[in-house]
Amino acid sequence: MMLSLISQMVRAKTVAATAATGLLGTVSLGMLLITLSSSALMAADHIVEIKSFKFEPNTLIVQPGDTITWINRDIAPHTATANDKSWDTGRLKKGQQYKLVVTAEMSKDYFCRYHPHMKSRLEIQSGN
Ligand SMILES: [Cu+2]
Repeated sequence: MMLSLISQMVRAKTVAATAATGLLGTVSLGMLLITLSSSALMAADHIVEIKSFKFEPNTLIVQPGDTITWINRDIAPHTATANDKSWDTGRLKKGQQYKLVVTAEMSKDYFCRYHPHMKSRLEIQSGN
């Protein structure tokens, strides 16, 4: 009788310990998910305004995963076109915009196809 009571208590403790371990596992998974999502939240959105035949800012500091939006504020149409043509906003009329996600390998120097003297560049920093 006494022995059976003890064995029941041991079993109850084991169940409690298992439940605690399970809870701990859930908590660490939660922490992991928070860690993963916070790195995604750190991606920044940048705006480059095209005004008076200039890109502002002229040198934009970005990280892979960030987004860049070019907005044309001029009456004249403009583009932001990579020097090697690997990316291109296409023709942007007044008020139009174009969004691009930054990658580590993307071409940094760009210009306007209609006004080749309009030059600008991205400074891509590594994410860590
Ligand atoms: Cu232009």
